[in-house]
Amino acid sequence: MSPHISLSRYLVEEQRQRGKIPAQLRLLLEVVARACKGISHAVNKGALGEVMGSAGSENVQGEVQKKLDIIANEVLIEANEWGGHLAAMASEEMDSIYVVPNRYPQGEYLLLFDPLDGSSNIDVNVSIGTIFSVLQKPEGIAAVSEQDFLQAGAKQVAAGYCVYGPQTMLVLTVGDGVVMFTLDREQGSFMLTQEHVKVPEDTQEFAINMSNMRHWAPPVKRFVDECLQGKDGVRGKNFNMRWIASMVADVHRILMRGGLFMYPWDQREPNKPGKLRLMYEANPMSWLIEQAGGAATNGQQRILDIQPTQLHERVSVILGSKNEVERVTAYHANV
Ligand code: AHM
Ligand code: MG
Repeated sequence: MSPHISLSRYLVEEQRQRGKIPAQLRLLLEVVARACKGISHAVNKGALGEVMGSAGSENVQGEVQKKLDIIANEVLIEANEWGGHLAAMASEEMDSIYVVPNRYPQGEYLLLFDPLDGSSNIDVNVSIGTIFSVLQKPEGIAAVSEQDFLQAGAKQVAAGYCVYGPQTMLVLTVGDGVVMFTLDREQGSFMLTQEHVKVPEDTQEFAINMSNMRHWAPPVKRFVDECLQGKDGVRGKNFNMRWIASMVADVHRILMRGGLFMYPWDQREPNKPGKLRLMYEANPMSWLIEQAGGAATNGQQRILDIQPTQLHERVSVILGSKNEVERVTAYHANV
């Protein structure tokens, strides 16, 4: 692999050679990447940029918004509204969809994002990230509505995330595998640093917030209990555990070396299917994981097959190394 392939060149070559990326989608991905550079810059400045702390407001799901949540949201909206590639956007941090204003041309795509996932980690300088998902605007639509966003994850045409960690990395799929780019700050460009990303089918590492154990459903408890028994238990091997509380960072680790990530339904809020959001978090991450050979379910079905009924809908998430995802899913079937 040449060390000199920028994101722009990669996208142009994908468009030219494989016809995978139409020109509008290429522009969209370049713009999202540019916005992520801006967010990375704000995140890096930290207290020096006066961007830390709470904004004193709540989002539609009743979660306290950090200043950086709002800044990241604005950066993504401003970068994307004028290029002519989008019809509308939806964000975890906005109550309703943002239709591209009339003064700009309307494009063929819909963009969804969690502008800054894992934002409880901002103030403690732990990795956070931006997650995005791209859908096609349904054909023959005059005025875009929320309904047009309610498409199953299998219909995504691009998805990815940018992780703001020790390195800022953009991870992307357009349905042709998973590629990773690292931000070269001197050049101001994302450079291709990994292709053919593959999640191993087996793993000895799992990620779940163990403090919720007493609230879990029996299949999840059974799976984790068996992991904790290690070599002496039914699994016959020891497991390691990681929980960063930033889905982007946890999923990035799984893409790099395998593992199982779970944020399952639990009894704290029994009427909600889970904590994470289907459209902004679960769908893009599930597609990336599947494109890298892993699997993603909600315990009952493939996440990408779920037909959304609401923009801010939540979902139980089990994703990562295929054989472990299949095991947890099978435990759900046995209840
Ligand atoms: P956020 O979008 O409000 O940041 O919430 C999502 C995050 C995920 O990144 C992470 O996996 C999870 O919440 C952590 O939750 P908890 O603090 O309950 O462990
Ligand atoms: Mg989030």
